Amino acid sequence: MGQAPVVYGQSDRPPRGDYSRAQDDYTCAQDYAAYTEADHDTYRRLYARQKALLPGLASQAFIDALPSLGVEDRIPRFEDINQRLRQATGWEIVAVPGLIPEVPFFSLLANRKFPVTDWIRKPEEFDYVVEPDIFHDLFGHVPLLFNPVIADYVQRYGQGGLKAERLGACEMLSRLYWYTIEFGLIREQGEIRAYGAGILSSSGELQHAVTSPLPQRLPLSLERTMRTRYKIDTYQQTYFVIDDFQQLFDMTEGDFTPVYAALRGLPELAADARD
Ligand code: HBI
Ligand code: FE
Repeated sequence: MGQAPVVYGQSDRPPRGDYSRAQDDYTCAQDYAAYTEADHDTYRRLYARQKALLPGLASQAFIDALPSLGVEDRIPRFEDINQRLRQATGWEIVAVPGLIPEVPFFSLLANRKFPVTDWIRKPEEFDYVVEPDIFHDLFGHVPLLFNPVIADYVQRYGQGGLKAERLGACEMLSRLYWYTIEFGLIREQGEIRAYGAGILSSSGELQHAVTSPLPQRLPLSLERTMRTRYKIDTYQQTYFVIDDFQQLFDMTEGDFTPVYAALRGLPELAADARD
């Protein structure tokens, strides 16, 4: 496993995680025996804090799906989650050592396999860790994979990613992922709620994204998201709001080739550019 993972906006720090454990598709076995009591305790405390914050801030679909993760007081076994997830939407989660390169990432998603980092942050990183760890990947992403519409959207993103790779358009497509699956907001009964995993797995950003007067909240537009750069180590300054999950699926119905071509002729927008 020589190739280093590439993520746009990331610094050139070496990736965290032991990639020698991974197979050619970058998946590995969940190293359950490696978790210490302190690791389980970190998960338990993160879960409890985040769960208590959800009412009024998280999408109802997310709140309803959260119990599907199973145990709350220790790190779950992926196989336990998979028994329920396969039945619900045909997705499964697979362990990875950390961030993986784009093509294997897209390939897994296109096959309805969601990569979940198997290590957990250190106690001193309780409030913030730059790279995705098991808490972000499981708590943030996996509940909505039980939702059939999101399940199909994420698969479509993987398929689109493989195509974007061939068109040299990964950066544009990854911004769509960033502003939807990672940092998306949804309007429910007139109120703003979060459905993006990067928001839902962060206690600070959950409150910032939904309630702070500072960030700009725009209606989701394919072109606007794809032009907008993002920052990986600050709260977002721009969020995009959907009206329902079906909108995500419908928006990604067509071929993006002409969209990419049109956007190449336009300047990029900064993460904090105002409309
Ligand atoms: N790898 N494990 C993992 N998790 C991600 O979310 C991830 C990744 N590799 C690439 C990546 N995300 C982004 O660049 C995608 O938007 C393409
Ligand atoms: Fe994520």
